[in-house]
Amino acid sequence: MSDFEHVFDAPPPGAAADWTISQNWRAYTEVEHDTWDTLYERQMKILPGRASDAFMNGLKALDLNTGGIPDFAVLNPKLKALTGWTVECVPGLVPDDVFFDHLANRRFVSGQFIRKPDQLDYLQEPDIFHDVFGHVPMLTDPDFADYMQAYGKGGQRAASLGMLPQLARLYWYTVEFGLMESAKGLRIYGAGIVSSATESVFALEDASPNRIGFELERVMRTLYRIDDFQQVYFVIPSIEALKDVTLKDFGPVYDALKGQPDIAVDVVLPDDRVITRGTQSYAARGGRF
Ligand code: HBI
Ligand code: FE
Repeated sequence: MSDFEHVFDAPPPGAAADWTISQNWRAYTEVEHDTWDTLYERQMKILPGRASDAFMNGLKALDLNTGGIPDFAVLNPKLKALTGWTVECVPGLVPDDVFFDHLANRRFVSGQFIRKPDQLDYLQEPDIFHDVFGHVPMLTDPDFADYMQAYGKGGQRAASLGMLPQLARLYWYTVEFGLMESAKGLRIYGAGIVSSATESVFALEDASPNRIGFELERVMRTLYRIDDFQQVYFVIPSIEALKDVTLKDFGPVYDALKGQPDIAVDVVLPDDRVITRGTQSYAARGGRF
């Protein structure tokens, strides 16, 4: 049993074979709805001018600010009409193969629980705010919707080729912590950043992390930390460019990666396209935020 509260070895009682559970929206308490509103309002003071247009447009299109935790019965028809995606509730982290199968079928899995009022600033497990506020608005962008489905299909294949760690890094440095270039400067599209009040500022404005142009093999070799701000952010030129990368066959990429060493989080390589070079290493920064 992991130290996470919401990790199970098999679908827990009440979950379907694909690990989905009912959202049971009526069971959310006033405190839980208020937590959503508090987090939403806090992010909306920070994200204009920092989050990508795709994210902000998605947030508007899905109208996640009707007061309290969104009811998937109301959200899903809107999302499905836009890009064919739906959000399904799961009890927590699901096994990779289950996760990939849902993505490959345009189903995004979201935690059902929301963090406690005393956990507003950080939690290790994805709760419904991280998943629905952080991830779902980007699924209204057709190119990102295609990317996420391609990722799911790629995941099923990577598992059979023993390349899951490399694929998980791709997810981490794009879907969770990705930045993109725009006419107005760097913008956030990664859910792990956009759902965090502190990292939304750190990722764009702090001098300590490296910001490096996205390159598939480079990203797939780069380690990541799950318990602190990132020490490197990878920057894509556009969502379309990211989608195009994953529409090609990863087989030759995996062959090229064989035998290549992993890259530490705070390293800059000679042929990196450096957008901003960090001012200090992770250790010098004294570790956790
Ligand atoms: N399960 N519910 C849930 N949410 C995730 O984001 C998730 C997961 N299982 C595995 C996983 N992410 C990552 O390992 C992916 O890189 C596969
Ligand atoms: Fe996530």
